[in-house]
Amino acid sequence: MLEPNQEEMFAAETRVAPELPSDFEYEPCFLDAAESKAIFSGLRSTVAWKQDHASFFGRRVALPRLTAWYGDPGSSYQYSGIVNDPLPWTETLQRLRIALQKRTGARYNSVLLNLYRDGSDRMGWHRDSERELDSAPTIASLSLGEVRRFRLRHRRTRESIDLELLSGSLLVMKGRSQRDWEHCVPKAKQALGERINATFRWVGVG
Ligand SMILES: O=C(O)CCC(=O)C(=O)O
Repeated sequence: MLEPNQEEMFAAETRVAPELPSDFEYEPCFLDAAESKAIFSGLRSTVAWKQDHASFFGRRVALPRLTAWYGDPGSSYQYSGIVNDPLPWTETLQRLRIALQKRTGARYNSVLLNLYRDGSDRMGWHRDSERELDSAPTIASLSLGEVRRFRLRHRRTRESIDLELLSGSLLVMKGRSQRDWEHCVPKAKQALGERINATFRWVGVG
């Protein structure tokens, strides 16, 4: 599962991969191209995608992406006023969870899936700092499908870093990453295809 061929690794290394702050790790070829494609198609067609809404200044607004939440029983997660109760792990998500636990040395009891349908789907600036998460969580973020820009911004200095998240790539955020940095996936100007992002997390079980 985790051994991309040399050619793919070379192609990925030559894409923009800036130096990241110490609590971020980026692995461009966690999955090889064939595997990324197969997992993308499987998740696209089997995940129970839903359209969530958030309240902004009293208005109910559709999130600019589709989402799904899978995990162990009790691993519920709340953000933007939306309560996510977990669906049971699918075989593919369970296999990914095991591979990511092995790779990162952390444990995950749930995964948030985001489907960006085109370039106008996006995620605004935020930190993964909800109360269900540890104060220094390790989050394993797997990208599949269309390449999208991921932006980091330091909360104090406002330093910003852009990263292109390739299909099959893994971004690990740990330690002080959520305390010190915000992140977002901005709207793209050009027409883009679909992308799935899966962030594996450990949330407190209530
Ligand atoms: O789509 C991404 O790469 C980021 C997802 C994200 O920020 C989140 O799930 O909190």
